[in-house]
Amino acid sequence: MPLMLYLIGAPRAGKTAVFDALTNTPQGPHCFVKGAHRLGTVKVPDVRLEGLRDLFQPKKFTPAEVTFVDVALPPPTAGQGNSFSQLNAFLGDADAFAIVVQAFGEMDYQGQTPDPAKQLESLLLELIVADMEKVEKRIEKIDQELKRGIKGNEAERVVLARCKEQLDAGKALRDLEFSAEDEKRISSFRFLTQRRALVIANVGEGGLDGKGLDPLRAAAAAHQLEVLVFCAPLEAEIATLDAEAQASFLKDYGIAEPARVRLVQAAYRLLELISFFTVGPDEVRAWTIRRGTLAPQAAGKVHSDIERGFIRAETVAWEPLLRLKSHAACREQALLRLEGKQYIVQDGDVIDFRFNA
Ligand SMILES: Nc1nc2c(ncn2[C@@H]2O[C@H](COP(=O)(O)OP(=O)(O)OP(=O)(O)O)[C@@H](O)[C@H]2O)c(=O)[nH]1
Ligand SMILES: [Mg+2]
Repeated sequence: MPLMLYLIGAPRAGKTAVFDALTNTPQGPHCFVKGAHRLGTVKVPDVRLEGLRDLFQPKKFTPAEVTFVDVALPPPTAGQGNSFSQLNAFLGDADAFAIVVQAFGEMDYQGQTPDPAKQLESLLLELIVADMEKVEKRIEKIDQELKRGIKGNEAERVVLARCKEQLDAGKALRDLEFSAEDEKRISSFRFLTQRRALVIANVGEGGLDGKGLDPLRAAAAAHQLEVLVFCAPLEAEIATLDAEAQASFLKDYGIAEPARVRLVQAAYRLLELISFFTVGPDEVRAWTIRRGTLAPQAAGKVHSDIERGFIRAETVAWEPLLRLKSHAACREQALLRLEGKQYIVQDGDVIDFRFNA
């Protein structure tokens, strides 16, 4: 299963426009439809990997990917927001949320000028209320059972009471620390506010300098959320250009790099993902793992046989390899390491696995 980042936000905030900009390529849009959702897989730009490609000149080049999802939520009843059961049904599979707020200064669906900070606050509140519903229902059930003498769920009730307190204070559950046991006790609820999130300020072309976004930044900071400034139509246009045309377009606009590069990288970071690389004349490739993954499990990403027969991981960091230009040169300088089963793979490791077939 690819890791999925769901684009959510108020109606007409520009979720679909952001999705289109992210999934556009010079060859056309790259996405497919699944139920009510549109899924688009986006390559994660990575200069380290591009450097390795240029060094090894492989036949095949395979960057890491993240999947964005454009959710088609049914329209909310006027002013009521989405019903919470609907939110759970539509957002349940999300690994993280990219919250799109309308900052391009046009009138919203109710004919009002958009207020990005308010949009963010009300969306975060919807997620909090959705979790609160579940927490309260479950606490009520446990209490009823206790009255009838059914015991065994007291520890769960204690965690849920902590959750309730947090949600009552208008805060997300992701900001609470849970012990591993407590984490297990609540994992089946799949609380929405436990997912990580970032904020996309969808600005107009005049808003690229990010001026006027201070209230939004303050609101986001209060919830420990990162804000990325994004101009959907501009990014969509950039994404359809080939490399050369793109460079001159960016220069005309005085932009250092497309915002989608930063957005995709931020999404990858948000999911606590890191990459290790495999290199050779056939393929230079990034593999996605969670931070803290041991070498044999990382090997299992490449092939289950390699995990099973794992002997060691010949490892060198990407930087010395690029600088010294060959494994042999790295070995001479003692920069090539032989790592065993307990090795925790680091971001940017270039690994050659040795294994018993
Ligand atoms: N001027 C301007 N218009 C935009 C921008 N982004 C989106 N729009 C327009 O705003 C309207 C809504 O954008 P969508 O991307 O459909 O918004 P959405 O959040 O997907 O909307 P729903 O799926 O209907 O909730 C469309 O008419 C877009 O063309 C932008 O950055 N600038
Ligand atoms: Mg849409």
